[in-house]
Amino acid sequence: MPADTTTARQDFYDRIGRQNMTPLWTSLADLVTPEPRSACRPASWRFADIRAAMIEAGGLISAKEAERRVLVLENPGLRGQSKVTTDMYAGVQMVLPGEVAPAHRHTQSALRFVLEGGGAHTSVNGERTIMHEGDFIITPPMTWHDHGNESDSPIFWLDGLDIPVVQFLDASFAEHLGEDEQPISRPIGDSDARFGANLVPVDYRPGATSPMFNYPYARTREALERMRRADAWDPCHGLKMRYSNPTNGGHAMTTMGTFVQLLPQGFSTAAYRSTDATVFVPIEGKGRSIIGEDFVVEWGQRDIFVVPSWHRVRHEAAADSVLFSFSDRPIQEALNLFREDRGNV
Ligand code: GTQ
Repeated sequence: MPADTTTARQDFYDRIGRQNMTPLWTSLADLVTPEPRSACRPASWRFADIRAAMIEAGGLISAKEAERRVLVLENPGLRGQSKVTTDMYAGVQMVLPGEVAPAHRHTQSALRFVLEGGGAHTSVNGERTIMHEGDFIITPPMTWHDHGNESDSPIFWLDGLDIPVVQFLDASFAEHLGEDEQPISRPIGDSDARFGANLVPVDYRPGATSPMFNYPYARTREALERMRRADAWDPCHGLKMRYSNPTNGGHAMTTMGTFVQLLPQGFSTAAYRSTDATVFVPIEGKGRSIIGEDFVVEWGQRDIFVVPSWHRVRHEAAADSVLFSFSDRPIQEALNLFREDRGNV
């Protein structure tokens, strides 16, 4: 290209730039890419490291002062943005015996996946639930929630929130109740009684999110164990289930999809990729996962790892393993953007 053309173009770009315009042709190839090109990178955290840091944080600040004492898991390709993937947030929260994380509510949806401890509680919309290892608990948008620990050991859980989605949409609203704990208006187990037995109250109309808010691990695990006898292994997923809203069969939440899978000892999955970047947490077992070309995670119980959009992943279970995972799949499905590639299986 002649030097005067280059100069003329640059001069033009500078002039229109002052009027808040910019040429498309210099950035088109980066905007409309033939495949996902994510800044999100494969990443992993050892629970032992997170736990040690959390215990240290516990000596520096109380749950009450922090409001939520959480260490945010930041994707190494997205540092400084509180993102574990391009549009999802993850953190690990700890509540020490006797502490409370005071009641608040916000438009962001939250999920909790209990990593260690038991007997602590979280309250959502006037109902308290006791948290056990492996339980999956949801906090739908604008529901009051507070957490407390009356057990004698610390509790740790993974928080997954759609914070980056709500930020992108400029739709964040939040309120403090001004009390440590919200008033409890319903007995423990009430939502499970109403919605957890293939029954619904006679005039109930399904809403956007699941009215079940605790999906106890004991039941999840039993379901996986019973299905295992049917021997219906999927080459890409082992035995993989999706947490559902029992009143309409959809995802438990509108923005986050949640999954649990059993990989028996010795099982190696076939390469799989999908457009929903996914956060994985093995809650039982050990093994390794190969992400993209060469990122290898050796994982054990409670470790956390990330598979970015459109990166192939293969899992190898060295022992019977159960993996919890979450992603933005409901959003992608709703917008007709979700794609997956199972190779040839
Ligand atoms: O427990 O309400 O990790 O509001 C981030 C924001 C947890 C919570 C997080 C929150 C919470």
